[in-house]
Amino acid sequence: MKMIKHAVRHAAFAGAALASLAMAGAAPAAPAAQSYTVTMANMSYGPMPSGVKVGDTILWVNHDTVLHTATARDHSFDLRIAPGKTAQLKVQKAGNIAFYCIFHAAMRGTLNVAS
Ligand SMILES: [Cu+2]
Repeated sequence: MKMIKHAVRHAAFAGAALASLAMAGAAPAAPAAQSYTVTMANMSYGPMPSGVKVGDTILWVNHDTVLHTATARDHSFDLRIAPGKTAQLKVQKAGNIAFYCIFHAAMRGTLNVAS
């Protein structure tokens, strides 16, 4: 139990250190950015990737025959993805970012981004 508590505290400290590096504008010595894919098919978003961090890239892939968007409710991103096309998003912001398609209200998801 003690070990677990220590690990949690350590992780929180590492996060704070990264955040202050980012604010100072220094190049973070973090692991290389990763790329993830989110599909749009049958009028819904596919499973959300886990482990996404600020600086990673999300590739949105529209398998439908209609235009979709990936529009953040906090306006931090707003992508148009044409039928059969893809769009890239460089993740700028940590948090649980709710998004939706402006054309299809039932299409919604939440991207969980760590700092
Ligand atoms: Cu849509």
